[in-house]
Amino acid sequence: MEGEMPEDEAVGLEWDNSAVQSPEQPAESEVADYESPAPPEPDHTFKIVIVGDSGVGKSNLLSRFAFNRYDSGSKPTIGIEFATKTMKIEGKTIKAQIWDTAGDDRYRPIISACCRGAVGAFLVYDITRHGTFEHAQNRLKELQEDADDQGIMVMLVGNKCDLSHIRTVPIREARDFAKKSSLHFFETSAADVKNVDDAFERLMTEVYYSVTGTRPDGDSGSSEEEFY
Ligand SMILES: Nc1nc2c(ncn2[C@@H]2O[C@H](COP(=O)(O)OP(=O)(O)OP(=O)(O)O)[C@@H](O)[C@H]2O)c(=O)[nH]1
Ligand SMILES: [Mg+2]
Repeated sequence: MEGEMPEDEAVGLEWDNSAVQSPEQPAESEVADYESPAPPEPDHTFKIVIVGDSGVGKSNLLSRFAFNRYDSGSKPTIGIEFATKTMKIEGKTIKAQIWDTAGDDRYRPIISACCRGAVGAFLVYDITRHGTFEHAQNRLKELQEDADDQGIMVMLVGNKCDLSHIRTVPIREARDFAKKSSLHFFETSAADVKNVDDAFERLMTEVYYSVTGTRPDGDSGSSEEEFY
């Protein structure tokens, strides 16, 4: 399930909720004082990728979700960055390995390799730049081609909804595309913390139902009720 990553292109972000590992083994007597509780072994580990044009806000969506951080002067991602977050879904411990990719076309080959083995994706565009939405439609095909046979659950994400007054992508247009392509859809704002957790958690829950075949009766998985 985990993809291979070229070492020089991967930047490990911090763990948000794992025990801190000391490089030196503490003496026996110190263990009780210094050892953090071990994180629970996950029942499932899901690889999630975040893709989309440069500047749409992928890195800020991840840092908002994983660390509740936002950087208005963030630099373009070089290659791929990586963070994990553990959450409970239906009483199970689920670890999300979230791979934040560079929007710059130069990195397409490694991003394509990174998408292999992913079971979920955030396909992000910027609601103020229509071109990024058009490119997201092309990227969907690539994502589906790169995914393994088990398929990939895709969440279309229109980010920067705090800038709705200068939007160039109407909600209706994005929703129609999402419906036609069987995607889930949220508009988010990493800046204003709107829908970020909801969108990630919804994607993880959909992946969980899909991978485990445990969708509750009466839940069609339809995106009708999602937030815009
Ligand atoms: N107004 C607004 N700006 C945002 C939002 N999210 C990100 N930005 C800004 O958009 C710019 C680009 O954000 P990044 O998160 O670095 O974009 P990215 O998609 O990771 O870009 P690459 O790494 O180059 O692919 C930064 O100046 C962010 O502060 C948002 O929700 N609202
Ligand atoms: Mg980035």
